[in-house]
Amino acid sequence: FSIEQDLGKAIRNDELLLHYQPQFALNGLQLCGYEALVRWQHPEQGFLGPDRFIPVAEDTHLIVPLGWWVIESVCRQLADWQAQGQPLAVVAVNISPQQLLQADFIARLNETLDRYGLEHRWLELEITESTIMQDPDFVIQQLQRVRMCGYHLALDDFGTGYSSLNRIKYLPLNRIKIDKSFVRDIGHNPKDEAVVISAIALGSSLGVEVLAEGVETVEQSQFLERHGCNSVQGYLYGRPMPVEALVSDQMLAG
Ligand code: G
Ligand code: G
Ligand code: MN
Ligand code: NA
Repeated sequence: FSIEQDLGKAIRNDELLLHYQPQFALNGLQLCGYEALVRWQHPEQGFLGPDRFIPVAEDTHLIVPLGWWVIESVCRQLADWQAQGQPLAVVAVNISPQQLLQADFIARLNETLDRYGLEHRWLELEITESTIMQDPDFVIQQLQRVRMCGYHLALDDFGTGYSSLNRIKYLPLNRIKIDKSFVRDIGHNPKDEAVVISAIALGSSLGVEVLAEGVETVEQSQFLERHGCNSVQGYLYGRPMPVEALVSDQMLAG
């Protein structure tokens, strides 16, 4: 079996599926959004996680059609909720640099949301620090257009990349997502705690929200709340899950 050969077909044949992981505001533990995470139900290999195929998709350029499949699926879900009268929450999608850097990216994004009758503010784009490094001037311009069009913008895996703080200050971010590698050792490693505290301080002084990823324990959650983190995502609150499980576990907005 070859991931390269099967992936193109998988995108066309709807073998991909999305799981949604809930996000909560620490103030009152209100559900405030979801991150959409792609999976592959392979007809012979079974269930494959993104670590198995996203790197291949990046190498083969299939990440572009895959990325559009994700955005299209998220919009269809939001439009379903909207039609049912279900209150909406922001859905975040991971955007690869190859997709963001396409000349028609914003036009196609607008066309997609407009076709589903969705306000742009329901979609959050997650980019990583490595995306910025590709072509900083163009990326910053492109992200400014993204914000002008009303989309939310998050910096993912914050702290793991090499982008300078000087560059981050020019990014029109709504929020930063502190990488789970720093959250894991809260309560055990003072250096990781120091990184978390400075990331929260940075967010607060730049006027952007701070979300901590990979929250698995009550101790981590209390530490984050005590230090002014705005929101959380992690197994303690909810795993990435299919939409039917969001419904049965009462993880819908409103
Ligand atoms: O649970 P998790 O195993 O879902 O995801 C592993 C990695 O795969 C994460 O780094 C995540 O950003 C990436 N990933 C998950 N879904 C997508 C997607 O739709 N697009 C891209 N580009 N990356 C994704
Ligand atoms: O896009 P990003 O790299 O941030 O993807 C989030 C990844 O983190 C996904 O692989 C998701 O399944 C995973 N994840 C979400 N919550 C937790 C958690 O509480 N603990 C751990 N170890 N991983 C998590
Ligand atoms: Mn992410
Ligand atoms: Na992350």
